[in-house]
Amino acid sequence: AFYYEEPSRTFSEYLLIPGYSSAECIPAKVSLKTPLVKYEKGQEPAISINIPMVSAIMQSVSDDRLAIALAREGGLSFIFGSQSVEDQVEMIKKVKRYRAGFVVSDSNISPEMTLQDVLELTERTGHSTIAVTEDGSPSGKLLGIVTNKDYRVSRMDADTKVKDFMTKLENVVYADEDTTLKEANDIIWEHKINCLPLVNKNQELVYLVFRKDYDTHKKNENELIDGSKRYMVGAGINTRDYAERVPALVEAGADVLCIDSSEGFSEWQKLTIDYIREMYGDSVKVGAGNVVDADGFRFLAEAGADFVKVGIGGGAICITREQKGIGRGQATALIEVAKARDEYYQETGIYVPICSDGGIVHDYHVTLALAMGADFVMLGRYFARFDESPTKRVNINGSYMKEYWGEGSARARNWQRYDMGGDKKLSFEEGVDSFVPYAGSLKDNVDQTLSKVRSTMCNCGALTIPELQEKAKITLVSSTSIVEGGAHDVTLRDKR
Ligand code: MZP
Repeated sequence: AFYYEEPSRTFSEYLLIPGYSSAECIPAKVSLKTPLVKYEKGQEPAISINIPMVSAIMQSVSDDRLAIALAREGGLSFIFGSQSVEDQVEMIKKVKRYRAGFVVSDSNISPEMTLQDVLELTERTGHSTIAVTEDGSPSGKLLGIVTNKDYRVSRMDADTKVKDFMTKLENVVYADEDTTLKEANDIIWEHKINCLPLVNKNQELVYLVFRKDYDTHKKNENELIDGSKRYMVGAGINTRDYAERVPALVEAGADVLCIDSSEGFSEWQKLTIDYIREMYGDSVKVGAGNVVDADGFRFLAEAGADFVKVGIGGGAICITREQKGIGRGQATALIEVAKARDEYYQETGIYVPICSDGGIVHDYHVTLALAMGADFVMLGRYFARFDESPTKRVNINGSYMKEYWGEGSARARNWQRYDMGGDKKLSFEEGVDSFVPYAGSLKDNVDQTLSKVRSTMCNCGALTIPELQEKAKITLVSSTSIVEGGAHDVTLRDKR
């Protein structure tokens, strides 16, 4: 056997040492833009993301609703693949129907529906507002909008027909394509509504403009409403049914795929990438993984992966290390793979981004992962805590929690992720079914996490992720100094 000389370590065993920060180095100037897929020296990557965070390929994390919320913040979700091809395709399509800043009204209702139907629809789709058109189709003549807030305020009988309800709605206002975002926002505020339907000259509904989305456009108040973009979304695939799943996902508009496997240093991954290259050349982007050492990285890079995911056994819900005795401390794995990525770049001129997947517990772990060489991080537990994640919020002993279960748990039954070429079944569990503390909206949390990342980057004198990777000074900490890192030798007034 080969023995490593050093133990493998994880994020909490390290800290960053501040470097010189000039007066120019302020959080507002930090760019978190990062490549998602490989590129040749001197070229731009085909896909970049504006924040270095992607959401885990998991049933309890990445559905269409979370994908839209994260894409809005500049990140990207990988819609889970442990569902039927049809259901996954539907989720991808839902994300692609949305436009940055505007929501294509795909869930219109007709006047014949009841308020109960509307409420169910708002809950199912996550839309707080629904447009009512004459015939119920998105392109139909717009009659008005119903928000679930209005519904609750009105406390009307659930069987009330929408057409009767509509007559009671005041302030039904519309914007058209010549309306600027500033004007749209003024109308929204003036009428105290959540959203403004945008109609064309025939009073047909084109988009709904949301107040929250307007905020992301603050920089250019004079921009006209047509300047819209579609959100990006990724999709998980496996090494079994790719010949059926990949074409369907590509057709649905998935921007990038990722082979989802607990252990990716395998011929199965190469065969999957070979299939994609044969069918689509380089036009379909696909990440691979997970690996935890330089050999694994090189194998997948040479197989043609567009990015490589790093991490085995560090996920919050993961019991792979206990069950199978494989894995590696996340920091050590990442540091070794980042070195291999840089060597590969030197040798070939091809930069293959790496993603640190799993085990992010504190916000500063994101900064550490980036400093250690990750181009972006994948998070499961973190996103599962938010309103937008697909799971139920429950009250346990007076505290709100959200459900969070692993893909290797009996509940997810994602045997393909753990497949070693045997029977089509999950022979033993590698993940648990759990709860995580509910934490509110994705936007509020991501804003706060990233403000910490930006601030620490400035402490290290870095305005970009590559600059952080070059300048970061990282130290191991002793177990005694880890104690010193939290509040200590005081009695806290409030429990945190
Ligand atoms: P975390 O952010 O919750 O710590 O980790 C999320 C990651 O754990 C996922 O992206 C995936 O790589 C991994 N995962 C998902 N399910 C399991 C499991 O059931 C698992 N063991 O390890």
